[in-house]
Amino acid sequence: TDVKIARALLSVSDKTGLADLGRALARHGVELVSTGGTAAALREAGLEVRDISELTGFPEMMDGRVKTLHPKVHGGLLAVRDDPEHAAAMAEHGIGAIDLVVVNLYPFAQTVARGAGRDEIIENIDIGGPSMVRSAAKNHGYVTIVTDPADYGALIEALDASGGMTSLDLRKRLAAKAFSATAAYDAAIAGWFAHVDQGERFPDRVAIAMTKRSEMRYGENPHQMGALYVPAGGTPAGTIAAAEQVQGKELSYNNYNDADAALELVSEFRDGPPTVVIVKHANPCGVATGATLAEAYAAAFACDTVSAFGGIIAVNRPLDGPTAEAISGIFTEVVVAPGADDAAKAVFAKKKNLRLLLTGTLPDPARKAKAMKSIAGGFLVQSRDFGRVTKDDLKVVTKRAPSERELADCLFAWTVAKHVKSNAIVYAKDGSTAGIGAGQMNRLESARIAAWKAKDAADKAGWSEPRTIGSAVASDAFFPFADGLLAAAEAGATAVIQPGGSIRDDEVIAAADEAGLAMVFTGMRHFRH
Ligand code: 93A
Repeated sequence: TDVKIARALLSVSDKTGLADLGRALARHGVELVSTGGTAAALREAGLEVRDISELTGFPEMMDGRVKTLHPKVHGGLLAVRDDPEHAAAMAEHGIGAIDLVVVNLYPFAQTVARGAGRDEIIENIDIGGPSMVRSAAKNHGYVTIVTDPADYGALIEALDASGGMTSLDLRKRLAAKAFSATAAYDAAIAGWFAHVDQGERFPDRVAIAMTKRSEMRYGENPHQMGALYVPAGGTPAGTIAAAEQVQGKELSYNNYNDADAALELVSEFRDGPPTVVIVKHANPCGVATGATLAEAYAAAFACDTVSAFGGIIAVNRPLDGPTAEAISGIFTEVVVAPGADDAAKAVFAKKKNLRLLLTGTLPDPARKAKAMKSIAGGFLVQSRDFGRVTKDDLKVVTKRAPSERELADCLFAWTVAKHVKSNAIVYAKDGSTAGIGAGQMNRLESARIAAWKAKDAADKAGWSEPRTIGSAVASDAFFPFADGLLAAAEAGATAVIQPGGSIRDDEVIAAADEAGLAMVFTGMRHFRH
């Protein structure tokens, strides 16, 4: 099953390691055949090469679209060497066997990633390359297929060890890799078409090309495996997947999940005042704005000093020394920021385990993307929740309209609630959260928990009253009954923001009026499960 390599066809876009490989093949007396650019590179390295056009009897034509698509190439790759009929066909048509194919494809994903225009992207769809890869891989019983410069070393070693032969074992391994290379390549093309030509719609079939970015020690729990995959074509700037880790231990699966939640929330305040988000278990436990980041951090921390321990923090501006100093006051798992000055870096350098992630910029909170969630046996796909409301979208439904200050707190609480697991109730006052109730199975309980937490924070800090007094309260979905709203009023909220749309809206509005609350409807819901 060992096969002696007599003739090799090389056609590579990425010329890395090509000259060394060419020299090794020449050493073993292998005849080299190549397409234009590859042949030129090999000649430049002082090697003797035959042009593919000489082998096919056709020039490379149509801007290179037709170079290797020829029976003399594919016959030489696909022929079953010990089949008499195949051998006869080879003899009759003057087809010579090709024993080794070295191909890497036009850089499609890279062309997309650097923002090239449609024509250039289309031109970078490789047709002849994958055809050769597939022909050679199918016929791995005789033919060796190399699709990755990282495998040149192993090939050269195998040739050196056996006097120019490859084993069936190696050819099988390389064939498997070759088919995953062409599958991933086509998936990237299919993904681009789906994205560019189908827009927000859902294509009938989806092929996704993903590249493994990192493997974690474990998944959500130690008995689970975990890894991060990113789209082969690259990931949007500013996102967690694109972030640079400056220091600290390796990120865990949960760290990634929490850091993503924190960054997505803080990016809502991309154009706002200094803002700090503290996340625990994918829910914010404190969010605040301030005149400075340090001030915002103090306010976010004060919302829930207990949960903030071991938290994941995201900020909407480059970190400065004083903020880093304040953050270092308690154990923090991860800090995400668009940047950090030298003073901040120096402070964190003393905290060896703290992971510092720099994103360069903040992601666009309104960016359109698809979000995916796995269920047993499939995936649920939806467009990302990029819905946002402004003052103009709000409808006042109570007798009393909110004051300017109440309105600002309503919008702040609403933005935070969008990022809290349902049922979400968020109390906010003066641009910072006062109490957050997350993930309960009914809205009333979330309202009670949020109020209870605000009271607990006041007790711990020695404030005369909880910050829910005079606060605005946001509910991620409508109040189905008046009870949740009344719990909020009891906690001291004076303004309410919620989607509206319950069949009992009238009842809820009447209760709000009776309690002297100002209430606005957004007309938009933010379930998050
Ligand atoms: O345009 S193609 O799809 N048509 C072909 O017949 C063909 N044959 C090889 N592209 C083709 N290739 C690709 O050319 C290879 O996959 C490789 O990426 C590239 C090498 O071209 P050159 O040797 O001219 O640099």
